Amino acid sequence: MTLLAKDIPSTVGKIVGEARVVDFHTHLFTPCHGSICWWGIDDLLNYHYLIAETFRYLSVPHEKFWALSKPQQADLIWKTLFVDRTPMSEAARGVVTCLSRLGADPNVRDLNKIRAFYKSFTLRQFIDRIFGLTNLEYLYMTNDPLDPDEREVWLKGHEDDPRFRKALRVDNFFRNAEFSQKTLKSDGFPVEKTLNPKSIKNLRKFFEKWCDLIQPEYIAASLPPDFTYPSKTNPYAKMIGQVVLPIARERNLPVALMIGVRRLVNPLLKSAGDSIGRADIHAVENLCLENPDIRFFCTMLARENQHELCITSRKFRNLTLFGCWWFVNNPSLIEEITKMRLELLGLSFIPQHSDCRIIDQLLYKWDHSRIVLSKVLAEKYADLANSGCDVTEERIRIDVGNLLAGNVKEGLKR
Ligand code: RAT
Ligand code: ZN
Repeated sequence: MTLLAKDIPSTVGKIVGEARVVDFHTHLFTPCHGSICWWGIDDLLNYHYLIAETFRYLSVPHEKFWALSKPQQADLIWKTLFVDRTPMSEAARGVVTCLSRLGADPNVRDLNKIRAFYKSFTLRQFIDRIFGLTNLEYLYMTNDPLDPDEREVWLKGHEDDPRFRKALRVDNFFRNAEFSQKTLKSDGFPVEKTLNPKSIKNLRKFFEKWCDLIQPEYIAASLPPDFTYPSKTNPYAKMIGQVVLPIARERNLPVALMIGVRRLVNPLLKSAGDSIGRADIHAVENLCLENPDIRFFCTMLARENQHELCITSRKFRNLTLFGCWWFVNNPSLIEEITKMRLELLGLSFIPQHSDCRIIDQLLYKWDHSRIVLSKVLAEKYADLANSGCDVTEERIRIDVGNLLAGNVKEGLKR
C-alpha cells in the first residue's frame, strides 16, 4: 500500500530501527581472544577518541596520564568529561547512550557505581545482550598478524564465533616496522626496509601463510593521504600492487582501502595522536581501472575527499564505498555524506560501519547512525513521493535491508 506523506518518517524510522545490521569494519574480538577483547566501563572510557578530548582540558603533563593504571585513567576521563563538564562531543554522548541502553544511570558521579553495575554480566552474556540490543547479525574484525597481542592468539589457536568474521589487515608492516621485521625474520620470511624484489616475495608468502590460518573474507589496508598508485617509490603502492593485489586475485578476495590517516601527528597522545589529510583520488581511480577483476571497497577520512570519491564509485563498478570513518563519523557529517551518496549512487553503497573497539560501543555507534540514516532516507522518500513515485513499506524494507546488511553480503560473496 502506498504510504501517505505524513506516515513516511515514522515508517522509515521503524524499519531502520528494526533492520538487522552487518558491520563491515570493527576492531572487536571474541572472548577467546582474551585481553584484546575489550568491554566494560573502564575500556569504554579509555577509548582513544575520549583520551584526545580529555587532554583538551587537562593541564597535567602527558606522561603523568600515561603512567596511570587503566582504572585510574578511566577515573580521570570520567571526572573530566562527564562529571566536571557536559559530555557534549559525539564520543562522550556515545558513553551516555551505551549506559542508558544497558539500563545503568549515566548521571551518577561515582564511577564505582557503574563498575558495580557491570559486575552483573559475564563477558559472554554481555556480548549476547549487545548483539540482541543492536540487532547485529555479524561483524568483521580487523585481524592483524603483525599485532603482537593478536598474533599470539592465532598461533595458540582458539574457538571461532560465527558472529565475528575475519579480515586480514596489512598496514602494520609499515606502522610497526621494527616488530614486523623481527617477526617476518623469525617466521622465515626475512625482509629489508626498502621493499626489494626478494622482500616483496617474502612479504607475500608471509601474508599468504596468514590467509591460510585466518581465512579472511577480505584484505584491508589503512593508507596515508600521500598514497599514490601506481608508483615505484611509494612503499604503500608497492605493497598494494605487488603483495595485496596478487593475493587478492589468486584467492578471489576483495580489498578494502581506508585512505587519509596521518599517524602520530602528536606522539605525546600515543594511540590518540593520529590525524587526517586530504588524499589523492587518482590513486583509487588507477587501482580500479587497472584491476577490473578485483572488488574494491573504499572509505576516506577527509570530508574534502567525499564528493570525488562518490564520483569515482559512479565510474567503476568494482568500487563500493563504505562507512563514515572516524573523524567523519559524527551525526552532522554522516548526514551530509549519506545524502550525497544517495543522490549520486542510489542504493549501491554501504552507508556505515562502526569501527568499534569496545563491544559496548556497538550500542551507540549503531543507534546514532540509525537515527541519521532514518532522517536522511525519510527526506529522500518524501521527495520521491512528491515527484509521483509510489513509496511503500515493502519497498523501504528492501532498500534498508540492502543498505544495512545486503550490500556487505553481496560485495563479499565468494
Ligand atoms: O577509527 C579508529 O578507531 C581508528 O583508530 C583506526 O582504528 C582506524 O579505524 C583504522 O582502522 O585504522
Ligand atoms: Zn578501524
